Amino acid sequence: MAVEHNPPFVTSRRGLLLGAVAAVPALSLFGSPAWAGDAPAMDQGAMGMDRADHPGFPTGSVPPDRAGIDPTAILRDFDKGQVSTLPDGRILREWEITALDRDFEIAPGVIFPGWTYNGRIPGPTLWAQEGDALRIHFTNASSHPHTMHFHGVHTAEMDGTPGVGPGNIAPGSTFTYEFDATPFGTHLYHCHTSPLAVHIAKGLYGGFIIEPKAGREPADDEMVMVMNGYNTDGGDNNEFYSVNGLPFHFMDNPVKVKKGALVRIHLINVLEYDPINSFHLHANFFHYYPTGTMLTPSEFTDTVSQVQGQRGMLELRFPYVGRYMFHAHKTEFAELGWIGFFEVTE
Ligand SMILES: [Cu+2]
Repeated sequence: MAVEHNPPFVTSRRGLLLGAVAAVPALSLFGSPAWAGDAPAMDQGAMGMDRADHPGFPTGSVPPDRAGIDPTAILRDFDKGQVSTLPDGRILREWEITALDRDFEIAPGVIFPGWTYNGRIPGPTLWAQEGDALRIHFTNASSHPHTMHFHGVHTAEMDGTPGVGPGNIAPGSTFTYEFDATPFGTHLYHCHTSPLAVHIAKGLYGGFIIEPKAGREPADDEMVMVMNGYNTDGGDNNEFYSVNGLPFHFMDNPVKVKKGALVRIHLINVLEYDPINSFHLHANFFHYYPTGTMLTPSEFTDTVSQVQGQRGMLELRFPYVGRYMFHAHKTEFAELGWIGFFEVTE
């Protein structure tokens, strides 16, 4: 993918919002009426997108094959690793994870030079069952030192902390992180190399799901949603926000679910530079399991907030067919990409 410079007008998101009316002509590249208020529809034929389905709603996502990110595929992509059985009868799961530098077109014409696990933002969602033995074979094929820091219970050497055990893994080096899957819950992993904010914000994070040994009620549909942001101008805030890596994707490609089905969502916040993120669902409520570490929910609500690294599990059923919006209830984030629809059918 060709590397291009970001459009010069992407300088300050708050400036963009405050100066929305003045900025409308320049913003036509994005095709997003979110910043334009009641401004007339903008031509976006060159972007190959059709906004006719969403009058009054922001949209303008890059098609996944062009962006290099497919949030819909990431939703239900649980990587259970290479499975074998140890002499003591336990399950061993192994993964090959490689740090790679890769460019993504996160918004029309906006190229984000990402740092990735396995070429993805977010990285692969690793799935295990409580008590499994895990080996993560990490290779650093990028241009900077990195680590893999897992949230869970394990020894100091396996924690992916700079200065402890293997510490930073230099470009061209490998290391195998080895620990057991505990405790069960909705977790995450991310790089812990300094400057930490940069290493996370560049894209080095992913979901880490540990299923309880006793199991849960079988879900009809299970998915992961990683909330992130993109700092595209080198400043100290984000210009774009998303779920599963691509702003506005779920406006143009709603999450398809079945009426009455038990839907389980692992929600993970990795957002850098902003102190808090949130998830709000329209016209419905869900049971919330903070960190996914208990078998009973603690809350029945339609909105949850999470700081960075916080995560939880949502369970819900949609009683009616139709299109139901979900978005950050920090609405500024919603209008910069963290917004989408569920499409419920019979
Ligand atoms: Cu890193």
